Amino acid sequence: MKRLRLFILLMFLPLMMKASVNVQNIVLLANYLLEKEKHPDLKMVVLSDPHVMAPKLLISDGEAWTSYLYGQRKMVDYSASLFDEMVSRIKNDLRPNLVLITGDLTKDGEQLSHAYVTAKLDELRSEGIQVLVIPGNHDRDANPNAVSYDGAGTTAVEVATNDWFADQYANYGYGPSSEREATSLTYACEPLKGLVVIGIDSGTNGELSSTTIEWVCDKAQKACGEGKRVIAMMHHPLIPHVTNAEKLVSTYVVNDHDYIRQALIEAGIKVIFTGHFHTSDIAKDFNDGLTKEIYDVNTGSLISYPCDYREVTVSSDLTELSLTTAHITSLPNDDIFSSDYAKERLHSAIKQKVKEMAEAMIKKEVGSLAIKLMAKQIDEVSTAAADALIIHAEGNEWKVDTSDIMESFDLIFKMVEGSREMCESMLEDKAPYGIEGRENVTDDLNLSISLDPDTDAQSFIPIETELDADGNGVVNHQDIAALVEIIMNHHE
Ligand SMILES: [Ca+2]
Ligand SMILES: [Ca+2]
Ligand SMILES: [Fe+2]
Repeated sequence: MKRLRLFILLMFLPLMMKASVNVQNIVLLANYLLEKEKHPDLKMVVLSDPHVMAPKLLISDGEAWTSYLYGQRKMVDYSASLFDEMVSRIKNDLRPNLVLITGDLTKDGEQLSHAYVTAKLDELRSEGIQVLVIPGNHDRDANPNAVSYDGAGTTAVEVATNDWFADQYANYGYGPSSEREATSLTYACEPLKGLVVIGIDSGTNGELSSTTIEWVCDKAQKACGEGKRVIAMMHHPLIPHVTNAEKLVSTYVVNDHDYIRQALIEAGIKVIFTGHFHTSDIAKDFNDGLTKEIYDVNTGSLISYPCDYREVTVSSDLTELSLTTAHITSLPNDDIFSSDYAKERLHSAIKQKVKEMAEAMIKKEVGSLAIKLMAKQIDEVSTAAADALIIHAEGNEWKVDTSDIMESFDLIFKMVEGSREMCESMLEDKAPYGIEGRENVTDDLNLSISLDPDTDAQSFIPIETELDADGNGVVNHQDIAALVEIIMNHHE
């Protein structure tokens, strides 16, 4: 019926235009429109870190639950409602072909929370919407926070293991239509004809083994060689989005990121969707020769202000990927939740955390008496930190005048080496990697890139080796990996 209308419209178009129109052009236009109808653009939704906690795990409200929520950036108390709302939007309004979720699906890997997530994803699947997930650092293995809350007490609950996760998400990346890498939950599949998705498992500490990297590169290069488009996803960011982040924020970025970035770019990957840091940012970086680039689209947590997600379009001929960013600002049947409410929750959580950190540092360096004397400065610093994180979470930070904030941080800058550069880089939305021509300033909310396959993609870039005193080859990237120490177990 639609086609008939289109055909009639095109027949009368020259008359309507009252002009002499070349018939050949009309035929071309008709073909184009009919072709477009046959092959519409592909729509995707990308979200991250929904950290769903099954409502059943809150047996009764009380001290245990209140103290868990205190100082949390994540609104875990809203996790099920926000996820429900996201799924409802996907099902009823967005209607994409494919949904990608870049890890930290659950609060702390509880099997009950995973069951809640997959029950919701089943609703999408029954509507013909495909979903692919990867695990994050919170989604499996022992975790002291994997508990149920009952008044003042907590009880440990069953958590997912790798095998359990793969079974649970068999319809969402881990089924027979995917190729699996043997040593991790990494996989490759072709959910839409000609578009290959590689889900990379960066483990609980943001680590990739050389076996996994080699496997990923091999799959990417093969797909490029067949003229297919490749996109990747991984929980931990690939690129340090701000200067010194990899030094000051433990497990912020995947280990050995310089080497992995180089390998993925050379294998033909141009875009990778990531999560973990809970604030959205898009950054790009280059291969060592600065001849090819990769975009790391880092998406914030669905359960932290501004509760954002990405709407992605891939052109019908698969040559272009473009994305915009949207937010959840209200929930049906909830009068309290709003964008301002979420903002206030994030602000007060950050302020509290920084205040505690500053007090602990001052106590250690100067003594506890100084905490009272410096109360005003501590308040100023912690407010400024919360303001800064809000600006960072909203993205495109350079649009806001942050000179007052920078001034308030002076105390911290003096105490923590490298923090000034990190803060400047964050608030100017600029990551100067230290090499001319490699600086990055990328819009955080909108992106448009060419997806044309790399015709000279490498299956696994040769590892640069140098000879040690005994004449044995020394693998550089492993040396680098050894240097990247995880200072403390970061559980964001
Ligand atoms: Ca940014
Ligand atoms: Ca950016
Ligand atoms: Fe997370």
